[in-house]
Amino acid sequence: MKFSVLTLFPEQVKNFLSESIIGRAMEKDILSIDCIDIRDFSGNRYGKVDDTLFGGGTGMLMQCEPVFQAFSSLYDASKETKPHCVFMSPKGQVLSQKKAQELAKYDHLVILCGHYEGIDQRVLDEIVDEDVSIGDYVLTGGEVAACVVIDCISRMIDGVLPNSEAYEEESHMSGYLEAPQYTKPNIWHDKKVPEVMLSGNHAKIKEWKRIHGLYDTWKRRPDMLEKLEISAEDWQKILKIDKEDS
Ligand code: 6GU
Repeated sequence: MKFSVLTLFPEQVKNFLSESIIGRAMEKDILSIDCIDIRDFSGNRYGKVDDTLFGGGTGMLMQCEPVFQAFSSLYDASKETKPHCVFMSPKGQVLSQKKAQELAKYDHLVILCGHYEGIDQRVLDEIVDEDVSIGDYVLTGGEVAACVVIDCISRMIDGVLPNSEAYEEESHMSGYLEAPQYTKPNIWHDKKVPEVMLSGNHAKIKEWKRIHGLYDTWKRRPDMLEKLEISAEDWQKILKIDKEDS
């Protein structure tokens, strides 16, 4: 999968994504992430890409033409269809696992990052397919949000993680949160690893993880549980854990 990030701060995005799992996937050519500096398309000697707002208001707005030229440099309009373009914006649909799965289906995804007060609406209307936010708070720019989106999509691409189970068992993939996990030693600060984990009984372990995942979801994110249909039998098991914990 190919990502193209249009930004005024390409180094910020590049530095974050060149490390660890995403960095390794790029080295293996499973992913390519190009960061394009919008300033290179300013059309003037000073690299100026912003101006004051019409109608008043503080700050500066990114202008249409540099953003349009940067986007147009990514494909040959006479031969190729326009790549899917996401604009990082606090006004967008909030990122979810489901949204990331949808975006993972594109071979080429363009991510546009705004800065200053934002970008002139006219170029957004022309090139952007959808706005995506990463939560109900405001950041200084879209770059950190773009890194979040790319990270979340990338780990679902075949070959990025060692195996697909690695992500399918995680929190949010199934609609509920992941159960607690344990490693050696068996006893630490007088705390024992749950007996079932040491039993070697895979069916029992799987069931323990499922019910404890549901229990944690009920305690921490009841809003997520409302979307699942929990059987009476499962509720009994969840409530039993609650009794044991209290
Ligand atoms: Cl995508 N951009 C900015 N500037 N702030 C945000 C955001 C994006 N998502 C949440 N807050």
